[in-house]
Amino acid sequence: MTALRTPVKESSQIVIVSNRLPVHRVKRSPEDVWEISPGGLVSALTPVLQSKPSTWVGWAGVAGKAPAPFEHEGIRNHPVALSKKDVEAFYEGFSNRTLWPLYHDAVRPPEYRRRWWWPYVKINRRFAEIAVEVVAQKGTVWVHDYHLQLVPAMIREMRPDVRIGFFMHIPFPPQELFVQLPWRRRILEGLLGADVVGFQTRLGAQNFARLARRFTNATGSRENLQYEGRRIVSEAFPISIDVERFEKLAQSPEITSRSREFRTKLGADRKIILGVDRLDYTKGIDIRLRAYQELLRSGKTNLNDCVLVQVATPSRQRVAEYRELRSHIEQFVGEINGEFGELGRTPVHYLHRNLPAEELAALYLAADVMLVTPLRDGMNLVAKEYVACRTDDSGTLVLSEFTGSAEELSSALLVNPHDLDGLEAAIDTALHLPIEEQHRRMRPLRRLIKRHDVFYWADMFLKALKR
Ligand code: ADQ
Repeated sequence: MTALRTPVKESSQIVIVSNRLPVHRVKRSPEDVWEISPGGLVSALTPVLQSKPSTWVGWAGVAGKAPAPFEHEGIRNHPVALSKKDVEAFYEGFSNRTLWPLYHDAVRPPEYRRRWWWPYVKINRRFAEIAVEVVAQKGTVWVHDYHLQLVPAMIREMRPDVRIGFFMHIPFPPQELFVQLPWRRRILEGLLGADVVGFQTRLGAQNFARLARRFTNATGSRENLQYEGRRIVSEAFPISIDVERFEKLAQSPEITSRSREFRTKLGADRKIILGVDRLDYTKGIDIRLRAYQELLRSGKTNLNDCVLVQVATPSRQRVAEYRELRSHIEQFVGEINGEFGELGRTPVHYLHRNLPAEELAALYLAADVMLVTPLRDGMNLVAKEYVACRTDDSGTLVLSEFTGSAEELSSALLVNPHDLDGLEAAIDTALHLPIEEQHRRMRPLRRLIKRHDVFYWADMFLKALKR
């Protein structure tokens, strides 16, 4: 926690550029304070950033004038100003209504509006200008995510001495979809400004290299693209979580007792099925509810055998589509509860709120079955968090093939979320999986995430960037 004004000097050897700063403002008396936002990215980068002069460039999350740069727990933060109009066009418009659906297999139709493009260019330039202002000679800038794809080339143009990395947190789409984008060449050229362009999966890296060769002067292979006399590496760096932190949480007496409390409340004799997602149409929450409803209708299971807990984080509430999704999901939950519920026994418990990591860990620990069923997802960290909390190797992860994490977590029960019968059968199987089979599937998952945690991820990326 830091008071709002702490002056910043000195140039930075490493600069992180992302849409949001790693901290958010919290109302306190006598004055507001900054608090770290939870999440793997912040914890993975904190040790690196604290070890040398560094700056994080990002939006503080509130439209209007930007707060002055300040230091928080050894990391300098340089807020970027976004007006209300910038937020509408750059963030809600081009980022979340054009790029987000297009990059997620166009599961919702992307909207191509010319009036959103120029704000996207303008705001990307604003981030780039701050980055070049604060980065030291021959320093490193690491740019994150789809909001800022033009930033690498903009930085290179102003500061060719700097090493530039870019990491895409969401999928990078195949050619047949990406070609729809009216500004496709500009986006590719923007990314090619980096020395290393990282993706969650090999497929993403391949898609990018193919598109770069098709629409720009880039030549060569994926790990060795040649562009304007430079070498660019396009590679997979699957992101992960702070595994040790989740393991410790799951083993702590407070969390284990909280988890037992959940089990008692939900019915000790019932199997607990859990879903935890940001309330987004890519996450397949409705599909999972449908499969559960059909399973109850089939009579293969009933509300005395199991219960579904769905936690949905409020997300992008200013975009109409997200508000509609929320009503749809809430109506659906009501429908299932109306159809199968009995007094004192509910088939679906739905929580629309943010929960502290401790509560999430207790839920992961309580859940016999974890349902992760996105139609498309860059990685999906919830799947990895569940695995991290299952320290006794019990529990079953039902995981969509269309998540980045399915590439690594291959001994989960993999499902195609478009196949309703298949999903229903997988939930049924998961509910009845013998304990030996649960162990057989969970052990390799746990081995993998323990080796490849978020610190490994940051290390691998920064090593690739040094080369
Ligand atoms: P997201 O789409 O946000 O991330 P995900 O990777 O699952 O998806 O991460 C969600 C995070 O939010 C998890 O750490 C989870 O614990 C947390 N969370 C979910 N519900 C919560 C709740 N109710 N309360 C508190 N915390 C909650 C994007 C991409 C992903 C990619 C990540 C990281 O869309 O594909 O995995 O970035 O690169």
